Amino acid sequence: MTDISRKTLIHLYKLMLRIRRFEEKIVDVYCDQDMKTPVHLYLGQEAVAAGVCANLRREDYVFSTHRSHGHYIAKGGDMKALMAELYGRRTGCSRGKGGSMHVVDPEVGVCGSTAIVGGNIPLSVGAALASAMQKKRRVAVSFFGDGAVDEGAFHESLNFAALKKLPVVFVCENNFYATHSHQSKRQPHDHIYKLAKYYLMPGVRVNGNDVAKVFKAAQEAVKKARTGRGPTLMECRTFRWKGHVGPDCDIKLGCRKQEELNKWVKKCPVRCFERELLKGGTLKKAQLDRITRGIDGEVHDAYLFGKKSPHPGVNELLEDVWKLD
Ligand SMILES: Cc1ncc(C[n+]2csc(CCOP(=O)(O)OP(=O)(O)O)c2C)c(N)n1
Ligand SMILES: [Mg+2]
Repeated sequence: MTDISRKTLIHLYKLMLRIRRFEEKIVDVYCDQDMKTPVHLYLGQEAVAAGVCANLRREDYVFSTHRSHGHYIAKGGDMKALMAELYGRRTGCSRGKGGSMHVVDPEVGVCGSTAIVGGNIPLSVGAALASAMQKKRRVAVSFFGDGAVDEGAFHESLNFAALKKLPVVFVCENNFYATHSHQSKRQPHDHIYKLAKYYLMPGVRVNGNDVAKVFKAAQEAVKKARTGRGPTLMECRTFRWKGHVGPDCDIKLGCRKQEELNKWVKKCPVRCFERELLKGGTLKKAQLDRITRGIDGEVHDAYLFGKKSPHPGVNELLEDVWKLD
């Protein structure tokens, strides 16, 4: 932590807190039944999106998944447009037609999210190939879960990116579950990061609940990519606090064990980092409280904006979509 500037430490904290408070707002309002989109919440995994995206420039590319909110917010996506999208409103980032799993903000390099598990990984490789061919020095990042490692697209993407030394960082968020199946029921090993070695690229395992560690590992990977030294695979080990989809937890359904969740909640990425910031004198309690109030205001404004925006009209149904004539 000591070699990260105070400004960056505060930036990392704010990114995580923005995600946390945004997701908590969704939990609060979801049962009102006005938000119709399924939501795959990012609570518990905030340090990964924040630690990686804090290394990216506005013009760099991020490709996300069904669990998209954290990546969108950390890359600088407009929070109001995200909330409006979740409410299916015309002012949403996908004009209310995409929902939580299809968010996009090209102005800040959020190139989109897709619900096809593993589907965003080759897209990030394509963007990296374009960047290399056009000599733009832009870096592409794909975030994906441990479940996506079971897909052929993951392996094909690593192979091609390594072969062409493309400027891409593959960020696997290993939260140990794909819907309800544990990693041990799907993979014969527990070392996703080591798969990188078969494609002759660096593979690193990171504590995905420690934002400073994620930041440092991503810094190295992004630097490598930007300077033409090829891709990196990061395995960030973390945990989602809610069920696979929706605002509730899945413990009572028997999907996961309470003790397992408790263990990870103790390692809350936001609270642990807060403690470090206070202990190291980076911020005082009053400053933390002020930051939280500011972010709560932002989230509330986004909520009001989403709620008050109009739905797209029936006449707009076939706009912005491909249709067969
Ligand atoms: C190709 C494909 N297969 C199956 C699904 C159904 N599905 C949606 S999310 C998911 C689990 C994904 O798990 P993981 O990649 O670990 O991400 P996490 O939900 O843990 O963030 C599955 C199997 C899908 N959307 N796409
Ligand atoms: Mg998973």
